[in-house]
Amino acid sequence: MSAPAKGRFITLEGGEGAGKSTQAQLLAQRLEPMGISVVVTREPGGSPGAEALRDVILSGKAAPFGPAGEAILFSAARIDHIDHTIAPALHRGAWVISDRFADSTRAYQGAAGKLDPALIASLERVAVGDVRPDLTLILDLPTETGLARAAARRGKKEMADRFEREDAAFHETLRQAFLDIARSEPERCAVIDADKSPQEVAEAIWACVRDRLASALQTESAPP
Ligand code: Z5A
Repeated sequence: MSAPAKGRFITLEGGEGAGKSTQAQLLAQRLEPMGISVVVTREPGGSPGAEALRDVILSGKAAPFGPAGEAILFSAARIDHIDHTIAPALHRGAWVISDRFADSTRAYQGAAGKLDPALIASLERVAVGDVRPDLTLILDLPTETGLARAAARRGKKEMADRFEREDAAFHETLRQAFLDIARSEPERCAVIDADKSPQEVAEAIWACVRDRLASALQTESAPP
C-alpha cells in the first residue's frame, strides 16, 4: 500500500487586525492556480464543534474561568479542529492555511495571561501531537495600528470581543510574545512586516513560502 499523501500546514499568527484573514485568502489564491488543493481555516473554530466553542470563548462567557480555563477550552477546540478538518486535509495531500493555531495559546493565555509555560507546553503536546505547522508566518505591526484596523472593520455598532477589550499593555505583551516565538523557532517561523499595503504583505509572504517550501512547491507543480 502506498503511503498517504502529505500536504503542507501553514499558520498565520499575530495580534488583532494584523491582516491574517486577508493574507490567508491571498495565499490560497496563489497556490490554487498551481493545482494545489487548499483548505483555509481558522482558530478558534474551523470545525462544527470548535465553532460552537468559539462563540462561548469570544463572547467572554468563559472569562470567569480565567486564562487556564480558557487555555483548556482553546485546546479542546483545537483537538476538534485537527481531528475533523486539518488532519484529514493533510492526509489527502491538501495544503492547510490556518488563521491562528497553537502559538496564539502560547501568546494570549501563556505570555499575556501569565500561565505557567509548563501547563501551556503540556496542553500543546496533548492537543497538537505531531500535527505541527511546516511554516508559521508571524504578521507583525504596531499594536495601535492593528487595533485601529480591527475597530474600523467592526464599526460603531458591534461590540469589541473579549480580547480586543484588553488594555494596551496586554496587546504589547502579545506582540513581543509572537516575536519571541519566532526567535526561538527560526526554522519554523518567519516574521512578516504587516504594516504595509495588503499587496506588499502578500508579496513578502509569497517570497517566504517560495523560499521555505520550495521543494514542496516543485513537487506540486511538476508534471505527473
Ligand atoms: N485566541 C486566544 O486567545 N487563544 C488561542 O489559542 C486562539 C485565539 C486560537 C480570535 O479572534 C481571538 O481569540 C483573538 C485571539 C484569541 N483575539 N481577539 N480579538 P478573531 O478570530 O475574531 O480575530 P483575530 O484573529 O484577532 O483577527 P482579526 O481581528 O479578524 O484580524 P486579522 O484576521 O488579523 O485581520 P483581517 O481581518 O485580515 O483585517 C482586519 C481589517 O484590516 C480588515 O478591515 C481588513 O480589510 C484590513 N486590512 C487587512 N490588511 C490590511 C493592510 N495591510 N492594510 C490596511 N488594512 C488592512
